[in-house]
Amino acid sequence: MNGDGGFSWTLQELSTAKRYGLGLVTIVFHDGFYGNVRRIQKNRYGARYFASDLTNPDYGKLADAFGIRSARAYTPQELAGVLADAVPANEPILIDVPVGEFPSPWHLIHEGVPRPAPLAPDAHLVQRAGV
Ligand SMILES: Cc1ncc(C[n+]2csc(CCOP(=O)(O)OP(=O)(O)O)c2C)c(N)n1
Ligand SMILES: [Mg+2]
Repeated sequence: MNGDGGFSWTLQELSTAKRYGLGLVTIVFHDGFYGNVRRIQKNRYGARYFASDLTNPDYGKLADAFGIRSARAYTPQELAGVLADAVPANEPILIDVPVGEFPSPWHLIHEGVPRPAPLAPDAHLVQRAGV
């Protein structure tokens, strides 16, 4: 399971899955952005977006080029249906899931854990630069 950004860093693994006939089910949540980076740009940097939008491949054609199956699912129900077929098939499949903007997950990940106050943007840059 990956975002469209993360998937593109490792998509060559489709070749490995094909070569060894692995039952690898790959789900790409496809929002067209490095979504978490964009969220930081929106919330901390006044929506000054830079280099967080993606130009993605056509996932059906990409799967085809590797000789593996593909599917698309627009809803959780559709995804459940695709997975019900994909898992027992025991062969590689690339599943494209077009999505909109995701809410931040951090309140779930850090639930109950006290977090330091976020740095002001300038303080963040100064700290990183070591000045
Ligand atoms: C190789 C690499 N480069 C940069 C990062 C920093 N980074 C972490 S998540 C992320 C964006 C992920 O985007 P995507 O996979 O599309 O997930 P989304 O937040 O959109 O759901 C980046 C650039 C990283 N983890 N690994
Ligand atoms: Mg993304």
